[in-house]
Amino acid sequence: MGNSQANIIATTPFADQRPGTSGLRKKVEVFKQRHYLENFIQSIFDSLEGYQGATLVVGGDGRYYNREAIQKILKIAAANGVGRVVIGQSGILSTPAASALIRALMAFGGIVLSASHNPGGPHGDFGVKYNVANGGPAPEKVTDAIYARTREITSFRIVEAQDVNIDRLGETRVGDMRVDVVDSVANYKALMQTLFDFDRIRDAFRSGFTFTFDAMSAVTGPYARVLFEEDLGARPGSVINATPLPDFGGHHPDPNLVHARHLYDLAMSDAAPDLCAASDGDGDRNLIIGRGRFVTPSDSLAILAANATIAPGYRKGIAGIARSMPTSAAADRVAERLGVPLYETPTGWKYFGNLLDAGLVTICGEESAGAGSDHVREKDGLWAVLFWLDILAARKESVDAIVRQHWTTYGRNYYSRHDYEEVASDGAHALIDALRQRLPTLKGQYFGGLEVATADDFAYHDPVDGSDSKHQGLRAIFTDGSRIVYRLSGTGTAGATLRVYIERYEPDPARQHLETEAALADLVSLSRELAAIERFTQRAAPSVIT
Ligand code: VG1
Ligand code: CO
Repeated sequence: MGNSQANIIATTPFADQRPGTSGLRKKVEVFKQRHYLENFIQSIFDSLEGYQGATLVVGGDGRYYNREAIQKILKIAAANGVGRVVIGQSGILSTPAASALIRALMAFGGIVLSASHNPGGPHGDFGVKYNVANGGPAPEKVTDAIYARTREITSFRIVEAQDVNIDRLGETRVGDMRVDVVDSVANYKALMQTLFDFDRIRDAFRSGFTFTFDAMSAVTGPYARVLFEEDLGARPGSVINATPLPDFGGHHPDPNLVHARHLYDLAMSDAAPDLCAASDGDGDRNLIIGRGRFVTPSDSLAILAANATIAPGYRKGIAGIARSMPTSAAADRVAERLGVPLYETPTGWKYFGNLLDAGLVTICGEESAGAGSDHVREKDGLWAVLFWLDILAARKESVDAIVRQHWTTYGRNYYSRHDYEEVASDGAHALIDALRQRLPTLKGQYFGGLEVATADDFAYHDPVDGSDSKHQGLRAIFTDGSRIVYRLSGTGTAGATLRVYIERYEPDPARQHLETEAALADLVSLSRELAAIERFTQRAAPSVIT
């Protein structure tokens, strides 16, 4: 079935439309090629069944090309027989808000336009991700089908119609398809109010709790203004860089210690607020820094899980925790103590969907600054910030005190990620291949004082749908529990990025207050030797350390 006014346009395939860790991400110039976006969107429809007459949610992080892409998607959706598209006003929907809206509307799925933390603008990156009816990123079998279709596509369908005014709230039509432009924030805000004690957080702000949230000129600005300033009563000006800009002001909207350095410096200064926080381009990542204390994402996941019952939404306790394999094992110790299962999945939020749907886990997280729960099927930056605010309001202790107490109870997982960005792709793949070959020989070998307990190429068996995902990262685990993990990024758009994840567990409270760099020094040099990083990448040191 299609649409009476649909034109069928002949096209030829592009060879490079394989979705990565989180959708298809390319330079804007690539997306702007004639038929590039059209091919990919049509390939999504061609890989799905049952969307005719159904509702789709569409929105993005406001980056350059967001508006043009939405107009094209509307016309292609109408031509393919979609019944209704719901768009966030001005094309704005954070990734978690899109997930929440898909669920609230019981929509068929959604198309999220974002390249997340990658830079934007005419020379920056753009991205398209398809989410399924549970609100989460399409699982591998769907993205594989979409990719297969992009290799064979010969035509796409599109209607001729006027552009929709996406700035004006209300209902309109494109061809036979209904289009609703909705408030980007309202549904998400209502969901947050069911999870956290807004009165308690309001009281904290009234009593002088200080807070700075950096929206990084990306999608969360409008959400953060409404939630933190208007509703919860944080001092006006608490939310900075609150206007979404198509080029994010020329910055990487990546809330880490490199790209949000100013926030770290503020948190370490005499003028430090009680809590500094930030989120990324599409609002699914979070950064948490207390006065004088940066919280690693892996620790943050563990601390949220350990304190979950403080928040009304989790008062009854959590069913289980899931973390991506490279994420530190800090959450494992919390799961153990709570007596709930811990699942270790490949990198990327799509692997959490089945566990959440099946009720096996309540809280999930990744070392890359993502945490979330069963309230949506994406990681959720503002959710993590609200969770911290609620815990801080309830415990009336500092971030630093909460972190230290957590380490005393559970031990500390010193943790660092080293990224070798935009290295030559051939060298990066050769490095992984060479190391993979050597894995079977590593067991039992000593490197300095470290003995390799196991070394493998991580594979995941999904306990819910039985699917298998192979080659998800090479890891060497030492007898003292230390780990080094290697994998190639699946979100970059130039060359290859080698990620090296380094971790050491320290149970002794007397040795939990070293600088991370010092605590991991021997493992860091071993990480370079073991994989001969310099030989394969011509890089003696990483470009980003988080
Ligand atoms: C990175 C992170 C991963 C995250 C993904 C999408 O992937 O490591 O944990 O899920 O980005 O996050 P990769 O393949 O580059 O390591 V987001 O906020 O960019 O949607
Ligand atoms: Co993101």
